[in-house]
Amino acid sequence: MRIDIVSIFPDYLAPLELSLPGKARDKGLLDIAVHDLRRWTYDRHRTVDDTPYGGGAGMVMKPEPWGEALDELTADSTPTIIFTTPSGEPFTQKVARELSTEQHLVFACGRYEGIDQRVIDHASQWGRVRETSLGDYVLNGGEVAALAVTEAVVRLLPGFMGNPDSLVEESHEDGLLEYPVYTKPAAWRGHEVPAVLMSGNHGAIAAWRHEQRVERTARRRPDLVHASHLDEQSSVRVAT
Ligand code: 6GU
Repeated sequence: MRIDIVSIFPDYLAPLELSLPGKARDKGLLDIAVHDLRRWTYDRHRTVDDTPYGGGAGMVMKPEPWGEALDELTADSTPTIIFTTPSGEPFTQKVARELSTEQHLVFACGRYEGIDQRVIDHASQWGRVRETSLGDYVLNGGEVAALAVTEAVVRLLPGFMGNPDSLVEESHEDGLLEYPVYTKPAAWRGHEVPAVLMSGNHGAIAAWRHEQRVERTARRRPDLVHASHLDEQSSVRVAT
């Protein structure tokens, strides 16, 4: 996979070029490049923003630098272009799985009040377009979102994880949160490890873990609970 990230704060993303990809890069799975949007400005002040037509607070990112950046980064491929914006579709594990099958991702990190809408409207000329949000809160810019999406996607690349089994069981892969985990010692500051985990009864352990997953999900994320998760063995009642 190739990933290009365009930002006015490339230093924010610099660690990506080292640590996380270090592993994926060494394995030949990934090539990441971070680009400063100002490389595609030509005025003395390297201007990337201007005041909004129609008035209002804040500044809008000018279309011209984005146009040149995306012309260059799509010159020899047709990538998926991800505009990070709090107005986007929520980023989920399902989206991460979809993105992990792509050959080339280009992240356009928005700042200020956003990017001139004509860039997004034009972007289907360069590739598939997604507008993606990390969640229902506002960050100063899309850089943290690009970092989060990249990390979620790269760990799904075939061959990246040492033990791919650990991907199957984790939170959000099957719509339930993960069960609680324990390690030695068996008692710590008066807190005991649940006895079932030391029983050696694999059936009982699996049933307990499933019940814990359903109960946790019902309490913390009732929006994720489906009837299919509630079989007889785990008919969980959640106190209200
Ligand atoms: Cl992608 N960008 C910004 N600025 N804020 C956000 C976000 C993105 N996702 C959640 N909040």
